[in-house]
Amino acid sequence: LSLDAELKKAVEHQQFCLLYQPQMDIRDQQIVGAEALLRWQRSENELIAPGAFMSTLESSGLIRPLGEWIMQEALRQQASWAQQGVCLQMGINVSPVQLEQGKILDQLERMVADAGCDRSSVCIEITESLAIKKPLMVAKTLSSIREAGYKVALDDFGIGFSSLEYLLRFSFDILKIDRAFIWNLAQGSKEQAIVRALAPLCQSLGLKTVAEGVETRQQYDLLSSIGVDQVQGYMLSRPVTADAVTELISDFR
Ligand code: G
Ligand code: G
Ligand code: MN
Ligand code: NA
Repeated sequence: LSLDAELKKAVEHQQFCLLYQPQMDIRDQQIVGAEALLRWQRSENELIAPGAFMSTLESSGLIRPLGEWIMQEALRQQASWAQQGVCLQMGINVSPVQLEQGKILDQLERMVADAGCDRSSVCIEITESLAIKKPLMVAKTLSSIREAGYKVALDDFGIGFSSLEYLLRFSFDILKIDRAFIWNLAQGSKEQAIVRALAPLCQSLGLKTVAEGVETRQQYDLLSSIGVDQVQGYMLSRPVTADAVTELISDFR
């Protein structure tokens, strides 16, 4: 079976799940959000991360129906946390293929109404590293999503095709600094120079900053002194099940 055909069957048989990676606000030291991360449960003991299959989902168009499921599942989870008194901003990755379609805002609006979520606590993440075929359509869609009250984040900032040009062309609320700039932050003078320059740049542009891939206390302390707003990474937690996030939060309180 080709990967294409295998994924088609996996979508039909709902062999996907979401893990969640928590995000902490540096100032209040509280868990304030979580990013939903797709996994393919290929067999009982095979949980596959999207690097291995996302481009096939996109080229086959399967990301459209699966993307709808991802949004619905993440929003239901967010509503279920809210019912337990756990209010987290939910980060949902979307593919440019979903944005080029022009239907995503209607889908979101329907799902948010069904789940009873608050628009301002839903954050749509788009990855800078992907080539966008219809930039005008994507720009229009992102603006309309923001105008409706959702947040939009630029993911994996700094390693993609257009870096700073993206900040001109599209409008965002949040910039996620790629972990390429974080893993060696404590030792690397270049990494530090870049992150130190990004923080005030983002502040001037009205963007909140999230550092990705934060693994150590030393990195965290540096990011705190630099003025980055939030962190995500193994220091806090790997991507885990929704129940594991609930437990982590109860440990924090
Ligand atoms: O899951 P992992 O931590 O390996 O994530 C790798 C990348 O895969 C993420 O940075 C993100 O860009 C992409 N990704 C993860 N989940 C989703 C998803 O639900 N939809 C889309 N479009 N991309 C995702
Ligand atoms: O959306 P994005 O492509 O940034 O997805 C995050 C990816 O990075 C996921 O594959 C996740 O498993 C991985 N990741 C998350 N936190 C860390 C971390 O602290 N260190 C490393 N090396 N990888 C991380
Ligand atoms: Mn992401
Ligand atoms: Na990322």
